[in-house]
Amino acid sequence: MDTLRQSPSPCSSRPSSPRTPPFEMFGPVGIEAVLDQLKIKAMKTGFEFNIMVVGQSGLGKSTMVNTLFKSKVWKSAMPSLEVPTPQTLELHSVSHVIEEKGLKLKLTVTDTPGFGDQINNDKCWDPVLGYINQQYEQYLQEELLITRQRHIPDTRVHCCVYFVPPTGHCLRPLDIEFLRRLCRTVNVVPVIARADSLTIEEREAFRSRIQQNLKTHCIEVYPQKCFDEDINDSILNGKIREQIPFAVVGADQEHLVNGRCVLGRKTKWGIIEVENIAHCEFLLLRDLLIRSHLQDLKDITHNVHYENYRVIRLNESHQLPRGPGWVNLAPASPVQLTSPGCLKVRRRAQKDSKDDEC
Ligand SMILES: Nc1nc2c(ncn2[C@@H]2O[C@H](COP(=O)(O)OP(=O)(O)O)[C@@H](O)[C@H]2O)c(=O)[nH]1
Ligand SMILES: [Mg+2]
Repeated sequence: MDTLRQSPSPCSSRPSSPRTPPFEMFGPVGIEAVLDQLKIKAMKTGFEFNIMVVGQSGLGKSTMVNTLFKSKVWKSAMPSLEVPTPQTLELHSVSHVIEEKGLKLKLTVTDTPGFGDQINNDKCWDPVLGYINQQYEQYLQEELLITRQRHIPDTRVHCCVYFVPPTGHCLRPLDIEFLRRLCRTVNVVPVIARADSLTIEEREAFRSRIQQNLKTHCIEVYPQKCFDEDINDSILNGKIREQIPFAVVGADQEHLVNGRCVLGRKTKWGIIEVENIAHCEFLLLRDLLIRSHLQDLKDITHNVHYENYRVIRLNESHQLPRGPGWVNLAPASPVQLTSPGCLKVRRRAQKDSKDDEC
């Protein structure tokens, strides 16, 4: 006879004795405390978030980096940035740790030199795509180590803010080509740069023409429809999709307006306040990046864009015979980084004629 059957468990759903309370009478097991555990852990480790600004030179990318750092959210944590913005000659990153209510965010913004100034702009996207893939490669190489760090430093670009020139017409062929490549590699949020040069009506007409162009050319900018997880996501992201590209104005100077110190651009007819939603949509951009979608941007980067990169690299390694060096990927070459579709994994001993295929 089954001895286990003879001794009913205290959690049995059968009628119990007066001294053994039924299962329903026990309190909840405390699953919601997991949220507190996650919060405590997040407070300890903090967050890393990396943004990149991309676009033609003179569209206000470097100014926007300063605007982000100087605007109210983390103004108190920032040293003063009074020096005028020099022309950006090479790709470089600025990091700051922002602390709010005990929670730390390490925000890194990567500024890029403007493109499109050359007579031949063929492949002007290579340095940007190369940088983004290089960060994926670095992460992958760390992940593949047998003895891994407990926390792999994350330098992957979680969001790329793409600056569209305020022509008022439509996207230029160069923007379309650039965006097409960028969207396959990273989350992209396009913005209408220097929006103070357009009237309200021009802005709206330009925005809807850009949206139409993106649709025609199958360019999926962030937040991508296919990653909406439920109806709430669809409603919230649907509203954002209608407002993208945000019409932004950048400024790194403060001015006194009605006794308030505001970030803005001083003109002959008044001050354009960057943090005033009646003047421009910088606040919508900042809220999307930090307040509402930071974690989602990180998740999509890890689960979709990095995953794509990883799959391509590891698939190539599966074509090689298993052995001690099976996961030992040779670091990607510069050519491989700009076009990961034809990445080749080479084990030193296995170099063969297939290498020439791409
Ligand atoms: N009118 C206007 N000028 C801007 C804006 N943002 C930046 N600028 C100016 O445009 C010039 C180039 O800016 P910069 O940030 O160096 O552009 P970058 O080459 O894209 O990095 C500077 O004189 C800025 O003061 C803007 O939103 N509106
Ligand atoms: Mg610059």
